[in-house]
Amino acid sequence: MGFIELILATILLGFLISLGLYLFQNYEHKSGKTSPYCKPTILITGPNNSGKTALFFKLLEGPFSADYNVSTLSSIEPNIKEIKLPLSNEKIGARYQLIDYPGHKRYISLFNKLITEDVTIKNIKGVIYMIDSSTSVLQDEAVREIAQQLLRLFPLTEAKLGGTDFLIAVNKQDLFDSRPVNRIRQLLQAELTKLILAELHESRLHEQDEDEDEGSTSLRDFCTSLMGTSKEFTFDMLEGNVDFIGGSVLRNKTDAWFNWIDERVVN
Ligand SMILES: Nc1nc2c(ncn2[C@@H]2O[C@H](COP(=O)(O)OP(=O)(O)O)[C@@H](O)[C@H]2O)c(=O)[nH]1
Ligand SMILES: [Mg+2]
Repeated sequence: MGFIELILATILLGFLISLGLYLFQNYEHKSGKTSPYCKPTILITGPNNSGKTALFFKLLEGPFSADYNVSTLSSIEPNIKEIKLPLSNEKIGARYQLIDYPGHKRYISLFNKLITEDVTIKNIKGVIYMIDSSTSVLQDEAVREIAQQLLRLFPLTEAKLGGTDFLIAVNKQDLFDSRPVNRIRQLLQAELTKLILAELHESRLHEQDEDEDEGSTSLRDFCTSLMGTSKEFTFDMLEGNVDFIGGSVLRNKTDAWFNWIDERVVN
């Protein structure tokens, strides 16, 4: 085969492969196959190292065994497992999906796709947002990041009738320097107020701009309709309930969280 023929053959092959992929993807799309993750879900998320994976395994395996080894748990990979709920009544045994997903910005687009397209928001029966309450960790910067993460989540989770219930699981209350639950709620409300007012201020500045990207437009719409004429954000403004409850995975202070999960299942 001559050089020219070889090039032509390569181009043709490339074209055929692209066409094949295109047809295959379209076929998948049109056949409307639902994702295997599309089922009733309890989602655990929040900053790295807050105790999400520890809670995930505690929920699946019962109380910590003495040889429980946290250092073997990956903090980067999401964990997804089936769980029978409510926890307090094995006989009912409704099948739920428990997801432990790192809240890091780096995974935001994968995370958004998982919860909006695969699981779907209507299937999310509750979000457990886990926080490390120790003062050494929960500095201004950490509070800001948590508020930013919550503000990315709320427009998605509030998009269904009645919103989505959140448990802010204030973990590591066993530590000597842990902040009180109510103080953390105040800090987050203040930080969210700042972020939302800044967003609304931006939107006034850019009112004349025509081509805004969709993401920020929907955040703006969300903030606008959430705040109305109010100058201060409170968690009560959301359709879903937001409960702040302290505890400690390590010290087995998890009963109130487990009750919260069971209430989401019964309702
Ligand atoms: N002191 C204390 N440490 C905890 C508690 N819960 C989890 N940890 C520790 O926090 C670290 C991070 O936990 P991990 O579950 O991996 O956090 P993740 O990154 O949110 O999944 C581990 O060393 C855990 O042992 C708690 O209630 N108190
Ligand atoms: Mg983890």
